[in-house]
Order: sequence, then C-alpha cells, then structure tokens
Amino acid sequence: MKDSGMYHWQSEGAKKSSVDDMVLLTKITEAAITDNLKRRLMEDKIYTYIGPVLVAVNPFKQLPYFGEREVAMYQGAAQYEVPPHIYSLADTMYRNMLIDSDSQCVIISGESGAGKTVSAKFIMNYITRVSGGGQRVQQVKEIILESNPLLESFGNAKTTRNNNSSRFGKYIEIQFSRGGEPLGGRISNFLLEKSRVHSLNAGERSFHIFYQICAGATADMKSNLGIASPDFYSYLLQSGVYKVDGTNDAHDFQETLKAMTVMGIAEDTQMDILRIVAAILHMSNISFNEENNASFITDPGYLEFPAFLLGIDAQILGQKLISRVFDSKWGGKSERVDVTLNTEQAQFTRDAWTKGLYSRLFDYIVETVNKAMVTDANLISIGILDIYGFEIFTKNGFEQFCINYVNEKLQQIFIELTMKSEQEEYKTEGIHWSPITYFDNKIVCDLIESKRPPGIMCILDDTCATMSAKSEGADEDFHRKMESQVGLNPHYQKFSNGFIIKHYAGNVSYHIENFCEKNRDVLFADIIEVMQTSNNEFIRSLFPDVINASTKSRPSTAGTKIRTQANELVTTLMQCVPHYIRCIKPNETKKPHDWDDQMVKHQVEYLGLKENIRVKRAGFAYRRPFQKFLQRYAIITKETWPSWSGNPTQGIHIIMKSVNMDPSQYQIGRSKVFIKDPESLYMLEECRERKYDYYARVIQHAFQKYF
Ligand code: AD9
Ligand code: MG
Repeated sequence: MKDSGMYHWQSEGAKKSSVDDMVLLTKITEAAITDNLKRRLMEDKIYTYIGPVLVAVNPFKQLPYFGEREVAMYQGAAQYEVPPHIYSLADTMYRNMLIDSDSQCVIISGESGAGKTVSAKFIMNYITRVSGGGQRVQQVKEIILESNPLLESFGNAKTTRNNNSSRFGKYIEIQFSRGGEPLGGRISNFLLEKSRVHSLNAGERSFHIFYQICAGATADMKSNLGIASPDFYSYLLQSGVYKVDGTNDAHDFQETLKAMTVMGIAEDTQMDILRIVAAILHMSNISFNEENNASFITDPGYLEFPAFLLGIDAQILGQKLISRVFDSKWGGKSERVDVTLNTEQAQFTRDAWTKGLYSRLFDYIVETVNKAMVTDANLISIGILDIYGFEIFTKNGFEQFCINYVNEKLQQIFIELTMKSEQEEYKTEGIHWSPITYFDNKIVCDLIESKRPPGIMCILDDTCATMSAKSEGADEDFHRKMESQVGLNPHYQKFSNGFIIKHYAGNVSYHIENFCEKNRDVLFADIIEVMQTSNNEFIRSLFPDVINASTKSRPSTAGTKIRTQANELVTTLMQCVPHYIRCIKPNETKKPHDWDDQMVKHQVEYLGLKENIRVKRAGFAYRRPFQKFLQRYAIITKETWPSWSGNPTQGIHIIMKSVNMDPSQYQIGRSKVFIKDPESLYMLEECRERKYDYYARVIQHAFQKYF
C-alpha cells in the first residue's frame, strides 16, 4: 500500500474490516486477534484497543498521523470519538492527572524492536505540546525532549534485533503543577549493558556515541582526541559493523552535542566527556603477549595516547594492566601483594577498566539530566517506563538474564493490576462475576528473585561471596548449587554449560560463563586509585570511591542492584494510576507491511491479550469510589448539585436514573460504582458536559445582562 498521506482510518465504516477495540471481536481466539491486527496494519492502522490498553504494532515506516492536526484532534476528545491513537492514551493520562490530581504512569512493554522507545517519545512529545507554560516551563520541556537523543547516544546500540536498541532501562517522570505545566522531571536508569563496551556479537555495534565521534568530530577534535575511522579501534573492529541503515552518525553527533548544551553541560566538560569516549577506544588497541604465564604489553607505544587522554601516567597504566594488587592474609596480617597477570587476565583488566569508565560516564550523564530538570516542589507526575525488551539471542548471558527478569516483573505488574486485582476487586466489592483463568508468572519471578527459599539471584550472590579474587571455578560452583536448590522448579532446566528458564515469553537458554564475574561487578581498587591520580578534574570526579581494605561490608552485586531497582520500580508504579501499551513486532525483517503470522501469534499469546480481552469483556470498563463519582457527576441532576451529602448509593441511583442508564449496565459495590460498557460512561460524560455548557451559558448571559 502506498503512503498517501491521507487518513486511511477515515474510510472506516465504508469497509468494516477490523475492529478498533478488540473487546468487540466476535471470536476471541489468538488467531482472530492476530488477524485483526494484521488487517489493520495493512491499512496503516497501527493502534488498537483492548478497553483502555493500547496495542501498538510497529509499522517500520513513518506514518502521517502524528502532526499538529492530530494533536489538536485528540486534545480533550473521548476515546470512542476518534480512531485509536497513542495521543488519545497520552491525553487521557494528562487529563486524568489534572482532574483527579493523581499521578499517572504508562508501562510500555514488548520485545526488543517492538516500538517501546518510539512510543515513549510520542507520549513525551504529545504532553509537551499540549501543556502550556512560561519560559522556565519551555526550558524544562526542551530538557525533557533533548534527554532522548543524549541518552540514546550513550545508552543505545544496534543489535541484531533492533537498529536502535535501548541497552538500559529508563523510567522518566514528568512533574506537573496542578495547572498542568511541566515544572521538572526525574529519570531513573536501570542496569546499562556495559559489557557492550568491549564485547560485540556478530552483526552488532557498540554504543552509538563511539561511531558518532568517528563520523562527526571536527578537525580539532580529531587531532586532540586522536580520532580515526572506527575500524582503527579493536573494540569496534571486532564486529566489523560500522554503519546502520537510516542512521547518520555525523548528524547525530551534532545532536548529541546540542543536547549536552541544553543540559547545561559546559563546552569544557563536553570535551572531557568525549575525551573519555576516545580514551576507551584507544585503550582497546592495547594488546598483550605472554611469557612464562606473565603478560607484557605488545607495543607500549599504545599506552601513551590513552594515558594522555585520561591524564594518568602511561607507565602506571601499563603496569596496572599486567599486574594486580590483591589483599592477602598471611599469618593473621593483612598484606597487599602485587601479582602478575596472564594475557587473559590482562585483557580482562583492560575491559573492566574501560567498561567501568563508561558506566560511570553514563551515570554522570543521567545525573546531569536530572540536575537540569530538578524541582523541589512536591507535584503530580506522569511516568513513562521504557525498558529494554525481552531478549532471546543465540547465546544469552548475564545481561539477558537481568533484562528478561525485569520484563518478567513488568508482566507481573500487568497481571496483578489488570487480571488479578480486577477479579479480586469484584470479589471484595461483592460484584457478580465469573472468573477467568490466566497464566500468573509469579512462579518465574520467584524462581529468579526469591530470598527464601533462595532463588537464582540469591544463589548467585552466595557463590560470589565465597569466590576467590580470581573467580576460578565460580561459575561451575554456581551451576551446581542451582541444580541442588532450584533443580526441581518446573520453570528451570539444566543443560551442560548453562540453564533454561521458561519465561512467560518463551524459553531462554542462558550460558553460565562469566555470570559470577559480571554479578560481582567490582572495579579493582588499584584501578580506582590510578584514576584518582588523574590530572583531569572531571575524570577524578567520576571516582569518588573511598577505598578501605578493612571495610567488611560486601559491595552490592549487579543482581542485587537490579532486583532492588525492579522492586522499587514496582512500588513507584503501584502508587500511580497505570496505563499500558503493549507493543508488537510484526516481523524480523524490519520492513513495512511484512507480516509474520507465527511471530505475532506468539506475542499475542505471551502478552496474554486473549485473557485480557476476556476479562475486559466480562468485566466493567469503569470503576470509581462513590465520592469521586458523585463529585464528577453531581452536576447532572438538581438533587445532587452542587454536592450530595446523603447516602452515596442513593445519590448514584438518582444520577443513573436521570440519564436513563440501563440497570444491567452498572453495579454498586461496597465502596465503588462499576459501569459495564464504555458507551454508558460516555453517555454520562456527555450529560455532564451538556450541563456544563448550559451553566456556562447561563453565567455568561447573566454577566452580559448586568455588566
Ligand atoms: V528495544 O527493547 O529498546 O531493543 P524498542 O524500544 O521496543 O526495542 P524501538 O522503539 O526502538 O523498539 O523501535 C525499533 C524501530 O522500529 C525504530 O527505530 C523505528 O525504526 C521503528 N518503529 C517503531 N515504532 C514505530 C512507529 N510508530 N513508527 C515508525 C517505528 N517506526
Ligand atoms: Mg527501546
């Protein structure tokens, strides 16, 4: 189909080939859902509802309906009046926040490349466009929008599944005044996949910034930072992929610099940031040889430039790469011993050094964005959660384990809030209801994060706590412990050098190699000490660590951090009114109008869309505590206006009766009123608006008459 720039959706009605809201499907099967989504995508309709949940299919092409015209069209429009759109969801969130003074959040889920980050940006764009504000507000909006290209440059990369894959998770809260003006914001970031700095899979790239600097550096930068083409640097050379379809690295580099300026990062600091990026590239060219189990630097000339960029001594850099200081206990006395490393250990040290530098730089950038938009007012907010999607690669490691764990947690929230709590609420409110069964993935979350009995993360932490500094044999030990402690869990299965987890979204085989080292995630004390001697103040500031050999407390592991963060996130999300976008990836070719039926069906299945439709269909579209309902609709009848102080149930009945609401359309529970179909709710809304208009006219009339 050609992209005519017209609204394909407006021909709706002439040919009723698909439904806008899948609650209206005549047959609720996975095949029917898939077919509905396919028909719509072929007509360039990428959005479909399941009640309030938005399903978004990635079109892999720019669609014309995201302009000013649509922004105007969706502002204040009721969901049923306009075609499904992400702007409608954004508008609902924004308006709900203003009406109820409740913070809102949107949980965007779907596998890698399904369109989560694009969706998050549409929401941020819409909200910044419809909200007003003076100069400071405009500045806050610019910071919010510019944080996207900045964080993507440092935190996104081309993978085999997505050319712009988020390699970190992000929850951004936009904070508003009661009048709806964005006054500030806050970003929480989750576990950057930092091993990408040094290890690339075939067909993938490292973080965008490395290629941007090569393509876009000015002549001055090139000579000051020693920038060459990407194939000059070992880290980038290993995959041999330098370009990404549809990406202009030189242009994006300018965007990155501009975004840094918007964040208030001074030009000198920008240069310091790029200095670190360049130093990492140069460090990758330091290689090692070995004699009698002791490594030496193949060409010490390669030490000079990175040492210069980092402001440290080249000789010390070399020495720290081929030897390491260990704390050893001899006869009760603690002693520091310098041990020579073999080639493998030296390479490991170099990579630990570069990834440590990079992750600290990334944290600095997130912190800077946060400082730029900080506000101390206690405000209402809209939170947007865009994390890395569920991943299954040919070889999956510790990173995929963490990424998939977070996705598992999000699925759990979705289940908790849309399926479980919905059904439980009917029960506690005493509403008549026939239950629907669904797969509750809590069992998988427990397998990973449970403390008692210990789940995989606990077992991993235990192994790390007792492993030797050189970590020999730790992964095997971890493997054995898992077998004895979670071996019987039906969602766990062992294989020779790894284990399979039966996730909600599919079975993933994880290779055990390096799990312990990556989980321990410590930067060696002597590397930190060297960095603290840097003659560059900015670089020193990234290493504020206090090194104290006698400190008994164990540093927290990567697994513990992600588990804590994931659980904190759940708590935050639970305090907001949740909205959901379920992104679907229609093919692996990244081409428009290409449809892989099996692939979509699989996603429909694991996202639980069928059960979601069933629950919605059998359930109630709307529920509100008595008081909130009465406040909102009191205007409809004379008896309840301006406020109702009698028995709430009676007040609600009066309002319902006055609009001729069919009694089968609503039920009154113990503390809430439930309305079955969205249409019935819209009817109430319309009556409310008519009354508002009427009173507005009366007031205007009186005003004109007397003044
Ligand atoms: V990952 O888990 O970060 O690897 P995402 O975030 O789900 O993944 P992303 O939003 O990055 O996927 O989308 C992948 C690509 O699909 C984008 O770079 C676009 O080229 C394309 N895409 C996604 N959604 C849209 C859309 N609504 N319109 C046009 C889209 N292109
Ligand atoms: Mg993304």
